[in-house]
Amino acid sequence: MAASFSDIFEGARLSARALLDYGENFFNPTIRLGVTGLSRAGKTVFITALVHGLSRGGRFPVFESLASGRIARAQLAPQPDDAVPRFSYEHHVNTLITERRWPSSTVDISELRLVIGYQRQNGLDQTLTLDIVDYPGEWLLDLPLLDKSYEQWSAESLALSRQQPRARLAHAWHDHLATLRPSAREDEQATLAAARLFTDYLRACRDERFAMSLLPPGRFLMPGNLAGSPALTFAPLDLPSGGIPIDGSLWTMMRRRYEAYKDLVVRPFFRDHFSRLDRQIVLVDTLAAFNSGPEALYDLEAALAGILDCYRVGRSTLLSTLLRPRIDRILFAATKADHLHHTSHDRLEAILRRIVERAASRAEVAGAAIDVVALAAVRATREAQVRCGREKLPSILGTPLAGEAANGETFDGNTEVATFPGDLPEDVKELFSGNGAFRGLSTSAMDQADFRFLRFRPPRLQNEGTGEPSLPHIRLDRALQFLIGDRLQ
Ligand SMILES: Nc1nc2c(ncn2[C@@H]2O[C@H](COP(=O)(O)OP(=O)(O)OP(=O)(O)O)[C@@H](O)[C@H]2O)c(=O)[nH]1
Ligand SMILES: [Mg+2]
Repeated sequence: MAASFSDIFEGARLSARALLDYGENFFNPTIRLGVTGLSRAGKTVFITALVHGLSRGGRFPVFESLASGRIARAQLAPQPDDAVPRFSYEHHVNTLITERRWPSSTVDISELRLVIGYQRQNGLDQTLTLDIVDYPGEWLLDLPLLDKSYEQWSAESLALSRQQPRARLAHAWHDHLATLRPSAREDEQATLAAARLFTDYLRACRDERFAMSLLPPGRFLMPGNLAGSPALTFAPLDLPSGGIPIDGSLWTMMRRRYEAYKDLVVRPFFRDHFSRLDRQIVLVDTLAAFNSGPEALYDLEAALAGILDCYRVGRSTLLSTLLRPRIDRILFAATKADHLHHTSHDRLEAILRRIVERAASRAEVAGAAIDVVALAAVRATREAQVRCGREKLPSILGTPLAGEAANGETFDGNTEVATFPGDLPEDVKELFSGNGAFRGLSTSAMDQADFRFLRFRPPRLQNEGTGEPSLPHIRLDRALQFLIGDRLQ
């Protein structure tokens, strides 16, 4: 692909920014850590628990610099980027610990600066600035659009919408699409209707029952201040292959707006945020895909391949030329592992590893170390053995959220119960053996699904000695060791 003038200009701006960041980093070592994941994956809880643990000395045995006592302090510092909202850490901590509620959904990017004072291995005192950036994974899944024409995106979106279970959810949009002629005169009302029906279809795919992951353009489901603008009012068309759009046609109009979306939404995100990250954690709600069914698992894999594509090198695209120097570690984390008994934690990790490996073989990734972990940033459950006849079942104890239901019982949000969450299969291949591999909510009634994970309230913290209570977690320390451990040597 030949670089256009705007690509070259964009490249020059990025290089200037990288130079500035490099200069700053030289005098004041800094890591910009991106925390991303699709809606409800666990980003806000992860950042809150990470900052709480670092600043209050949480129990992190695998995070060597803290466990060995080399970290003297970790303190919040003023948020450095004037145009980015600050991550509401204090508010989220209060919600989690005092009110024992999960934080509300956050739809925009936010950032927090933590300064860590530590002793190096050679005995010298040093500081490391950790800038944590929370941004929606949906924005990341938009990046591949930069390399796609409207015609390519249209064809891919249509092909995907003709597969199950999406096809069932796309009827209304497909019916309307069949009435549109790409060569007809541009028509605002027809375009508005197409965009609305296409967005309804995307929303239905995201529903808990179907839990689809790959749903670009991301802002259609989280429009923010662009709601109703032309840049968000377009949809795929059924286009003749090799055809050429006529001026003033519906096709030209859709194509213009698709390009506007890239200019107004995707490029600024890439330039101002993504291209400046050094490390990245991608949080994945794998259990939500199990709840839904095999199709959701395949869709998740396609979404992760899309995400990995953002880091590819070796192809002559705008993305690859500009990305090479920066992100050098990517961690994929299956969240909410506390919904499972510890006997299944390794299995959850193995499943995510398999999804990431398959996704990586579809994308061309190089130049970044990739790892996988199953974690719970906040552990809401404890473990117990529950006697069932002669058998002892490995169970988890927790307070299900008000309204959660199991075995005909609806919980009130205050009662602690022991549940047997079910085991993940030992042989990962079983889960990937086709669309009938296991039963989920997308095709079965709730009581017939093979997996059904209850949601629990955050834990009640126990005071230990004189110190402040720390938040229990699972493997959060392993994630930290991978993400920043090497920079605290
Ligand atoms: N048990 C448990 N539940 C979690 C954990 N992390 C997240 N959750 C659940 O997942 C939900 C979403 O978590 P958030 O941290 O708000 O997710 P998010 O990715 O920031 O979501 P958006 O802001 O909507 O994009 C929470 O309301 C909890 O129900 C965890 O470590 N353990
Ligand atoms: Mg959030």
